[in-house]
Amino acid sequence: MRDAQQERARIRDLAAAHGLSVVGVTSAEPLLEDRARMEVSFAAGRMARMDWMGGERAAIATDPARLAPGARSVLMVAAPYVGAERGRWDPAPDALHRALARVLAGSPAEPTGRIARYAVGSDYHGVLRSRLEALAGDLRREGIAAGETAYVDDRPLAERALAARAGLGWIGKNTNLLTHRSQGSWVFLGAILSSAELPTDEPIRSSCGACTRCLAGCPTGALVGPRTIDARRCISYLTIEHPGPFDDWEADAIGDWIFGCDVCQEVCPVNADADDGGPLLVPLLPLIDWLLGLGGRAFGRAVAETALTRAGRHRLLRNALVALGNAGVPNEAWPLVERARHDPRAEVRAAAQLVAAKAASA
Ligand code: B12
Ligand code: SF4
Ligand code: SF4
Repeated sequence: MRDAQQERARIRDLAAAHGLSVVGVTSAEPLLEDRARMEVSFAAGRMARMDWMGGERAAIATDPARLAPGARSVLMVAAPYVGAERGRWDPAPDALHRALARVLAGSPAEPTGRIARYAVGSDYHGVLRSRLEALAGDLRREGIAAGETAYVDDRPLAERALAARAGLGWIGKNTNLLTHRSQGSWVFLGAILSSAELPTDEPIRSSCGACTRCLAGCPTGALVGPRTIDARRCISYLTIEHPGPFDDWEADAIGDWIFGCDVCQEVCPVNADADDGGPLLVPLLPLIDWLLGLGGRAFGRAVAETALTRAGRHRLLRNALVALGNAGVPNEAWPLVERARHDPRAEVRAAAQLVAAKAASA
C-alpha cells in the first residue's frame, strides 16, 4: 500500500515520462460558482453563436461525475505549446509549417496574416488526448484507477476552473490559466478522471494583482471586465468559430489575425520568460491563391494533422481575404479578389465584396 506522498510522486513520474511535467490533482466535487458564471455568461450572449456552450453544458462541465459516473478525482495537466517544450509531448511540433510549406515559400512575402501560436504543431486535441490516454493506461497498470477517456478541449469539462483548483496556476484577468512556469499561460489543458480518491493539490495563492495590461491591450475590447470575455468581440472566436460572413465591424476587428489571437497573452508579464517563437506569419497572396484552388475536402486533407481543420477552408479563406483588405490590397492581388467573388461559399464571396467596398471607399 502506497502512502499519499508516494502516490503523488508516482503520478508525477509517469506523467513526466510522457513529457508532461505540470500536473495536479483535484477532487471531482462540483464547481458550483463556475457553473453559475458560465450560465450567466451564456444567457448574456457573451458566448456569441457557440450554441453548444448552452443547454446542460455548464451543469455537466462543472460536475465531472456527470461525465464519468463514480469519478472522485481529476488529474489535470498543462502542456506547453511554445518553444522547445512543445516537442516533449507533441511528435510533430512543426506540423503546420509542413502543411503550409508551399504557401510559406510563396511570393510575395508581404502582406502577411498571423496564426496564433497554439496552432503551430499537431492538432493538440488528438495528440495530447492520446498522450493522456497512454498515461491513464500506465496509471492503471500501477494500480491507480484512471478512466480510459481523456479530456482535451473537445468535451464539456470546465478545464480552466479544474486546473486552478488542482494548483496548476490561477485564472488571469484575460481568462486564461496562468502557470508559474516559464511557459506562463502558453499551455493547453487536459484531464483524466479517476474513480479513486487520489491525493489532491492545493490551489496556489497568486493573482494578477493590480496589473490590467490584457484588459487595456485587447484590440477589440473583448475583455469586458476582469476574467470576463465577450466572445462576440474576440478575434479568436471571430476567426475560428464564427460562422458565415463578417459584418463591417467584425472585418475591421480581426486586423491581420487569420486564425486565433494571442494579444492578451503577448502583453502578459507572466509570459515574459517563455521560449516564444511568436505567431506564424503567413504570406496572404500565396495563401489565398492556394485556398481558392482547393475544395473543402482537399483542404481538410492538407491540414489534417493541425488545428486549422476547425476553421475549414471557407473560414480561413474569408479571414485571409479580410486581412488582405485590412492591410490594403496591392494591385497584383485584384485578380484573386475577383476569383473570390465567384467562390461557391457565401462567406468567401461576402468577404471579397467587403474588400472591394473598403478599397472603393478609401
Ligand atoms: C469556448 C472556448 C473558447 C471561446 C471562449 C473563451 C472563454 N474565455 O471562455 C473562444 C473561442 C473565444 C476561445 C478562445 C481561446 N481559447 Co479557448 N476554449 C473554450 C473552451 C472550449 C470552453 C471555455 C468555457 O467554458 N468558457 C466559458 C467561461 C465562462 O468559462 P471558463 O472559461 O471555464 O471559466 C471562466 C469563469 O469561471 C471565470 N472566472 C473564474 N473565477 C472568476 C471569478 C470572477 C469574479 C469572475 C468575474 C469570473 C471568474 O474565468 C474562467 C476563465 O474564463 C475551453 C476548453 C474547455 N473545455 O474548457 C477552451 C480553452 C479555454 N481555450 C484555450 C485556448 C488556448 C484559447 C485561445 C488562447 C486560443 C487562441 N490563441 O486564439 C483563446 C484565448 C482567448 C481568451 N482570452 O480566453 C485553452 C486555454 C488554456 C489556458 N492556458 O487557459 C482551453 C482550456 C483549451 C485547452 N484544453 O487547452 N476559447
Ligand atoms: S484573444 Fe485577442 S481579441 Fe480575444 S480577448 Fe484576447 S486579445 Fe482580445
Ligand atoms: S496581463 Fe496582467 S492582468 Fe492580464 S492576465 Fe496577465 S498578469 Fe493578469
